[in-house]
Amino acid sequence: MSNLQQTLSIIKPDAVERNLVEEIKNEFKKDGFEIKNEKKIKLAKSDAEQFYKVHETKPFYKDLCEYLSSGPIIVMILEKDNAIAANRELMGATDPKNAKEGTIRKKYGISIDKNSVHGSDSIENAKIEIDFFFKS
Ligand code: IDP
Ligand code: MG
Repeated sequence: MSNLQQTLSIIKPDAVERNLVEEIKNEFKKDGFEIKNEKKIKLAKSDAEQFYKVHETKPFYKDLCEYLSSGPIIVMILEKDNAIAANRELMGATDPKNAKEGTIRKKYGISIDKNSVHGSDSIENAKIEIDFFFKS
């Protein structure tokens, strides 16, 4: 049975800065994702703090929010069958050094903080994150 889903993807500042946007978008397209909406933006630190609120008690929260708001990012709505899990699989582990061969983070990630991409981790968070960036 098909299970069409949408998930929120972000190409993070480290990848935008290295001109990897088209290459990473091609990774999604090759894997069968349709990019339903996309925009290039630069977040204010307060936006990043809101976006990553689930991590506010973590020791890396401050650096994480500073980083996500440090330069332009690409935010995209990706659609395909089981998009949320499929995108997590294509992204690979949070730390690029633990990511499987062929995953985006393995190919392009620099470190656990500069890991090139974000992807929603659940149906609930996909909806919240899509609304965060695309609800008018
Ligand atoms: P995810 O991006 O794979 O879903 P999360 O645990 O949700 O990983 O963490 C959000 C982001 O916070 C990660 O993508 C990574 O950039 C950063 N992060 C996670 N854990 C650490 C850490 O231990 N040190 C520094 N940064 C971290
Ligand atoms: Mg996460």
